[in-house]
Amino acid sequence: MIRTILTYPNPELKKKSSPVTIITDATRELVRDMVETMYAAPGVGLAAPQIGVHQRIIAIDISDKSEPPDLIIAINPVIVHAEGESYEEEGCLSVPSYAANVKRHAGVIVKGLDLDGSERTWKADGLLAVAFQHEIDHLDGLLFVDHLSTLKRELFQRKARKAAEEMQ
Ligand code: GNR
Ligand code: NI
Repeated sequence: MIRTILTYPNPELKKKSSPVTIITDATRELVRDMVETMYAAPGVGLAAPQIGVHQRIIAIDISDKSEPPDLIIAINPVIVHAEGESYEEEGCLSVPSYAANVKRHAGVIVKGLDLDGSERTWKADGLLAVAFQHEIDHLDGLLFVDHLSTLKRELFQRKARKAAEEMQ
């Protein structure tokens, strides 16, 4: 089932998500919905809190349409090593109609569980490294706009407020 993606400034997006303690049928159903919602959007990643579920689960697929899908499901993901610096343009399904450059680590090693509960390690650079950091931020209640300079963030907030007013 495709779920509704919450958007800024919904306060649910600012809450910290809790670790998954046991993987059940409900977890697998949630992940199915996350993946369907991510592909339908379309997006290269989705975190559970974006659909209002405050559990530490992320889905990522950075493959493009011409390639076979390359889906990563990470439960309770943790960045155990980070190196280098990158500065790439980001967008977010929860922040429509806005993009900005964000400073991130260029490479990360992420540990977590897959849907079978097996421990997994992912080594990522490029867009995949950005996606891991972006999705794990969602689990901690952070959006990419929280990484902008005060000036850029205030310009974003003003634009968002104006767009919301014009919706009325
Ligand atoms: O679809 C998405 N594209 C994207 C592009 C650059 C950096 C991060 C992303 S993640 C985003 C999907 C999303 O909002 N996931 O939380
Ligand atoms: Ni996002």
